[in-house]
Amino acid sequence: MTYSDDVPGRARVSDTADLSAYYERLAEHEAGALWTVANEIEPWYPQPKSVPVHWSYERLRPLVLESLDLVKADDAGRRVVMLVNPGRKDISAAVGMLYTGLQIMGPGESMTAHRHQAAALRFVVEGQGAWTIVDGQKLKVGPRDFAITPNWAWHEHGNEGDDAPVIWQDGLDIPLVNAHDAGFYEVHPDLYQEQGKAVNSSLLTYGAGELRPYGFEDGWTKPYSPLFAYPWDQAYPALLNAAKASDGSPYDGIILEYSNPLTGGSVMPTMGAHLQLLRPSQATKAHRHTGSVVYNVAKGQGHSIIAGQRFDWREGDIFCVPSWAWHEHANTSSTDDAVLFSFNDFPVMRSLAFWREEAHTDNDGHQPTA
Ligand code: 1HN
Repeated sequence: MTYSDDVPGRARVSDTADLSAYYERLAEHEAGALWTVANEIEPWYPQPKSVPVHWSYERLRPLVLESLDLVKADDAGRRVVMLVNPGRKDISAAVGMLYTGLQIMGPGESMTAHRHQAAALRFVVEGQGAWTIVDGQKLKVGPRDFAITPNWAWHEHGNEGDDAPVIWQDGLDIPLVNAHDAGFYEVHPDLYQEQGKAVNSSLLTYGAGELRPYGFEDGWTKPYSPLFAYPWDQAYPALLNAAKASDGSPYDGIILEYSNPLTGGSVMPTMGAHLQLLRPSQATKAHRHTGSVVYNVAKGQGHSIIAGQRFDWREGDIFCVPSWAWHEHANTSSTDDAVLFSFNDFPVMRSLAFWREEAHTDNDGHQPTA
């Protein structure tokens, strides 16, 4: 496949004085000539503005901690250090149409309730005592637990620990919502929600895997998972079990999707999330697909090669893979497993029929690196 634009079927009009004058006259009417931009707006294959980025937790953590004393949570709304892709500063995205940040809550702190059109998810990085109330349900979450705040759900959260801060990673689809001019936001009229009687009620009701509520009066009709929290204590053993029985994916190792227990589909309509295990010394093969991914290293150490560039990672680090970038992962420990949490926009890609995936076939399935 050649990607030259100097071929029949691509725009290849040379500039002339007459044409330049014509373009100027078109511009006066809020109009333009398609052939001047056609090749740019219809690339042969995706041309993300986002680039692969690795954010070191060791380097970011002191800066995140510093914000505790610099701003009051109440004034900031949420005290978050956001991670911004150098190619997407214009829309505060981490990669593609996904936003991410590290949120810190001091011991005893709590934030007021609000809701927005953007959907949110959390992956706890450190600290005991985090809680969140999502649509009146209180959830308690600890390190490596995953939780969702679906769009337009009231949410507030805090840290009821008494000695150490909680740091969790937020993932939101804000850039996606804004790209569609669909953003709404409301502060809770009472600033705080009434909370339901049982803590972790979604987990108690919907957290039993294949055993589902049957004939309950309050049947679930919302377009997102009725399960709001996915504890590490269930997810990690599930990975270890799958690893006993299967080789998993050649590109991702043993990978499981956090799913809506009622549909088997993604947790929310716009964002999905995975947890994957790389066995000691495992190196996966490279593939690429449409859709963007943000990773958090839940456990272990290794590296990923993304668009030919190697990024070494260890626990707490965050990195991203832009759409259509080749990527492969390796666990560099010969004794311990490595586990990656990730979230993505695959549900959007799939529901809009944008999904494509391709294996790297040359070089024994690996990218050449510089
Ligand atoms: C938000 O509501 C939270 O609720 C965190 O913790 C980060 C970033 C942008 C917009 C809303 C939260 C956010 C956010």
